[in-house]
Amino acid sequence: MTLPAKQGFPAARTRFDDLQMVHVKQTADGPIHGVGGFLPFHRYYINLHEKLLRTECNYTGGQPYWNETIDAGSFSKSILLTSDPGFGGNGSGSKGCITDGPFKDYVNSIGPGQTNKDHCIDRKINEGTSAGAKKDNVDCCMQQSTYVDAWHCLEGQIHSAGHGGIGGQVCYSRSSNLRLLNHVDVQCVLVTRRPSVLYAPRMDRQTLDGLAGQRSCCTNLGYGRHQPRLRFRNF
Ligand SMILES: [Cu+2]
Repeated sequence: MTLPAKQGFPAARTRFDDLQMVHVKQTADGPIHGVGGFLPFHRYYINLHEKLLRTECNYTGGQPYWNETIDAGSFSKSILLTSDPGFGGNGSGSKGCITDGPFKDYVNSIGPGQTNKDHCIDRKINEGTSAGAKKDNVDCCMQQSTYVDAWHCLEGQIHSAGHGGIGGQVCYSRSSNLRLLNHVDVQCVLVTRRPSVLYAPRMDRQTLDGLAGQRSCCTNLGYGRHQPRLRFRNF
């Protein structure tokens, strides 16, 4: 997060900003949320992050992720939200800025949303929303028999619970470091439990087109922020 930017994005100062801008621009110019390409795009994106860590930051470990099922309903008590070794705790004050941890003085130049102005890292934990990341819900998503149903469930429920549970820029913005961990969690669920889902968009596009508009049985989980529509883009 201290290496200088080199992609030429106007507001990007650091290499991490470069990475964030890829997501911001894809959100503006090409839909990567609420579409069938949601899972493969974010898988590619996380892979890119890992590659940068290894090739530019001398990182030799594995891609870290947050198993949110452990903390569902109590994100604020998660070790990830501690000041050490975590990412700092909840936000406070009128702007909701975080006040402890390694990023308490971090100035984010990317966002909020499609704007770019210097701002703190803010959070507004919502435990009612974070509870949506519980194991029962993950299990429900994994029981879906089609890619469309699994994707609807994962994006609308598990992914949204991570974003909305932390709140602040992890929720409304397209940039932040905790957001990455949330996405690795969603992908990790896939890799370890349903690897076939990862390849469905390429293998089964016609079937997916035919399934457009079908309702997922997981809609009773109460997610509503994303009303996924079935569209595909080549990335
Ligand atoms: Cu995204």
